[in-house]
Amino acid sequence: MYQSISKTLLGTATALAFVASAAVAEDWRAWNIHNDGHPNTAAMDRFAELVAEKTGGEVTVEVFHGGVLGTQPDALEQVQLGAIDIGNFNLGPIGPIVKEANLVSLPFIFRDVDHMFRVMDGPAGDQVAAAMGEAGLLPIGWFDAGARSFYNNTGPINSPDDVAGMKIRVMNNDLFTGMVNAMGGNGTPMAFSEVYQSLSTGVVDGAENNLPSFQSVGHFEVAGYYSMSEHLIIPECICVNTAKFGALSEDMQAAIVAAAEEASVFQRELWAEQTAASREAVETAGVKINEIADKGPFQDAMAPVYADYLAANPSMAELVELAQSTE
Ligand code: GTR
Repeated sequence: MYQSISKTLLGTATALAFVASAAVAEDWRAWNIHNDGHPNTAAMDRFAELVAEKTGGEVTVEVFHGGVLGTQPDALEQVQLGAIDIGNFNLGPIGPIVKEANLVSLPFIFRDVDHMFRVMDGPAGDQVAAAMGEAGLLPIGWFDAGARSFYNNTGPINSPDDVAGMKIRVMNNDLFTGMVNAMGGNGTPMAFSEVYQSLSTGVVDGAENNLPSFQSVGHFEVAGYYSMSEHLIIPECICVNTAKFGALSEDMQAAIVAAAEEASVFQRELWAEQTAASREAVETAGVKINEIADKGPFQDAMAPVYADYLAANPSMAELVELAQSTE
C-alpha cells in the first residue's frame, strides 16, 4: 500500500540544495503539535529513533511535542526558513503557503481515506509534493489524519441548517472559513491550543477535528455532540526544510526517507487503533456521536466554495479534476 516518495521529488530536493554534501553531524529540531498518547507523537518519536539508527548517528532529531515551538502557521514559516528543521504538519495550514496543497483542503474532495491515499500516491500527489518541496517544505512521509467532523455543545448536527448561526473554530485557511460560512455558520480561524478554552467559555460554539485529536486535547469534555460529517480528509506530512535535506549525501537522504516511510507505516497502524479507541473513550465519557444519514446537502452547500475557489485559482482546475477522477 505504502508507496515511496518518488525519485523525481528527491531529485528536486537535491537540485534545490545550495550547499555541497559533507559528512558533518546534523542535529535537527522537530515540531509536533500533539502530546503523549496521540499516535503522531509516538510516530515522531519512532522517526527520531529510526533516523539515528539508519544514519549511524550522523543525523539526530529532537522532537518538541505539544506545539512548544509555536503555532502551526508559525512553525511552517520556521521550517521554510530553516529555523526549525522538520515537523509533522497537517496540510490544511499549508494551503495558504503552497497553492497546490489546497487540493486536499477542498471539502468532500475525497470519497474516503483510501481514496485520499490513492490520489496522494499518484500523479496529483506528486504535483502537490513537488510544489511543497519548492516552497521549502519537502514531504518525506504521509500520515493518516482520518476525517474531520463537527462537534459542538448545543445538539447533533444532521444538516447544514444545523450549522447555521454557529461560530465554529477552523484551522487557518480561507477554504475552511468559506466552508462553514457556506452553511450559514461563522468560520473562525484560531490556534489549536486556544480551542479548549474557547469552547468552554463559549467564545466559539463548536469546532471540527478527527476523533483522536478531539479526545487527546480534551475537547470532548467541553463539546458533548460529535456529528460524523467527515467533510475534510486531509493528510499530514513529515516535512523537512528542503535545502537542509538536499545538502545531505544521497546515502543520508535515503536513510532519512526510509525512516520516514517506516514511521508513516507505524503511524497509520496506530491511527486505525486510536480512532476506534477514541470513539469508545469519548462515548464512555458521555459524548453523543451521531452518524449523518445523508451528506448530500453538505456536499451541495459546497458548490459556491468550489466555484469561488476555482474562479480565484483557475490553474488548480486540472489538479482538482485529476483528484476527482482518480479511482
Ligand atoms: C489535528 C492536526 C493538527 C492540527 C489540529 C488543528 O488533527 O493533527 O496538526 O492541525 O488538528 O485542528 O489545528
